[in-house]
Amino acid sequence: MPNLLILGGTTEANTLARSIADLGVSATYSYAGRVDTPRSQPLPVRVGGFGGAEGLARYIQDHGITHVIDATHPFAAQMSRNAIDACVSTGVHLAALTRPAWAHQDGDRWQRVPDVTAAVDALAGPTQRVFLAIGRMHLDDFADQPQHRYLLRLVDEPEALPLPNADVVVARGPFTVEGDRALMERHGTQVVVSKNAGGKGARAKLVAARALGIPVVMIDRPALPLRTELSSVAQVLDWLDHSGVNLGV
Ligand code: 3Y8
Ligand code: NAP
Repeated sequence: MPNLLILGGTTEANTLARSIADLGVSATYSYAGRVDTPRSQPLPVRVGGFGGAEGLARYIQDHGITHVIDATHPFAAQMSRNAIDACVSTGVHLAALTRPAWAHQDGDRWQRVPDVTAAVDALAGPTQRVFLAIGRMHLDDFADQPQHRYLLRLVDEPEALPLPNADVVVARGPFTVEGDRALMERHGTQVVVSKNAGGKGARAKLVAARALGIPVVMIDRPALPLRTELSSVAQVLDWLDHSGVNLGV
């Protein structure tokens, strides 16, 4: 009897959850518990860490999980590494549902950097108006560049901020080009800092920056060990079908 675990938190994970629920396949959707009110799902949801790869392996065994689909964000590298280790040790099927990285296009003014630390270093220099659109978890790193006027976009209202000059916008994507362009014009943005998340949910700010001729510090996604990588829900359903799940389609 198939029993899936979807490691979620992205647009693609939500699309997959919808399809799996419609097919009536037994599955659980997992959130890390990063935000106050994560989006509801058409599947049973669990929230919070598993306790490392060992905790995930125990969860897989205790709940009779037969397949894990890692549909987490490309920057959720620790979760993805743990999923690989736990699925090897328990012998259950693992596939990642991921999305291609964004590629530089004509008109883009990107400065690619390998990680958040390099993005902080790239902001050395005189005061600028910086749209820091990378969420909450890495804000502390930018305290090394306090000279800037920051525009922060966060999912939840923050308690304290590590940056002296910051305006906060509380908003959950997916975002629109019109909305991001108006936000950047209103703020007088001179540089955007972005993760190379891929997908559609966070791309709007890049299109707006291109139209406005604003440079972008683009953080490359972390490298991950080899694993089966799929790029659509259809491919996941095909993978499930070929690994013994009767989808009845
Ligand atoms: C908790 C689950 C959907 C899925 C929505 C996608 C799209 C909108 C774009 C900007 C960039 C950012 C951030 C972002 C996007 C989608 C998708 C995506 C970027 C939710 C969600 C959870 C999170 C966690 C959150 C992080 C933060 C990152 C904000 C749900 C809404 C910046 C990544 O405050 C915090 O602690 C936020 C933490 C991890 C990165 C960071 O370092 O702070 N996502 N985002 C998941 C969990 O608990 O397991 O509530 O729906 C999901 C989504 N965020 O269709 O509704 O699929 O990528 N999320 C980035 O890409 O740069 C915003 O502002 O332009
Ligand atoms: P991370 O750094 O790779 O993970 C750190 C720890 O958080 C993991 O080891 C695990 O804890 C727990 N965790 C992460 N994702 C989980 C999930 N889906 N279910 C249960 N536990 C999870 O991950 P992150 O970057 O903090 O991302 C957290 C969540 O936000 C993920 O669902 C991700 O898809 C979503 N998200 C992240 C970003 C981003 O920019 N990072 C953007 C959009 C959405 P244990 O070791 O205790 O098991």
